[in-house]
Amino acid sequence: MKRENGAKSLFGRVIRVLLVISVLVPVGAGYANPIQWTQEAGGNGHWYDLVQLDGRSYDWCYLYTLARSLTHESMPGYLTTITSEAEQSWLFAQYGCELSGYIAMGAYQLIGSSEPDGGWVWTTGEAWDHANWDPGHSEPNNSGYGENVGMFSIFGCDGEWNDYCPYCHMAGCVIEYGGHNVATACPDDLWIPTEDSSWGAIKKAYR
Ligand SMILES: [Ca+2]
Ligand SMILES: [Ca+2]
Repeated sequence: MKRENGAKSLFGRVIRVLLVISVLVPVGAGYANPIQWTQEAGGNGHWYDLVQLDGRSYDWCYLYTLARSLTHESMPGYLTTITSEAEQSWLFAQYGCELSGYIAMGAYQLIGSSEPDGGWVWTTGEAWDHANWDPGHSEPNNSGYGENVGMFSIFGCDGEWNDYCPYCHMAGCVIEYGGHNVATACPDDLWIPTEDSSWGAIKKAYR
């Protein structure tokens, strides 16, 4: 009897895990195979995966949580952190123009920072000493009601960066595996613009 209960309990846990995965991973999601930036090639040994989802329906916290829920070679994922020119160049060499399709990265702005370029951090806690904002479009520009998360610029094909609103929807992200184990929940010091009467309309307009 005990064994039967144990089996039922295990079965229940498996079902719950499958349900969580089914909620987190949308049907039709496109996952490439992770690519390693090898140490032989001057890299950090981490793996990267450009994840393109079905449509532009996923805000930054959703993508943060999705990345954290996935693993590669037993390493938990996180939204990519680009901490050197070499890493930027390598990523662009792998994915090129596909980065320009509303793709998130692991950059965000702390609550109450000076706008538009103060208080930017990586979700991993790595030092913020390299950035590749899109100068041709005056990024970061904290457009609209506030743009406090990082994604690749949608203007042109050069892998440059844009600050974007946390609640606006994107089409995917680059997930990185290796070296870091970020918190499972979206950071609570992420600066989400204050909701006001126009917030709903603005959110809708951005979709
Ligand atoms: Ca901002
Ligand atoms: Ca911007």
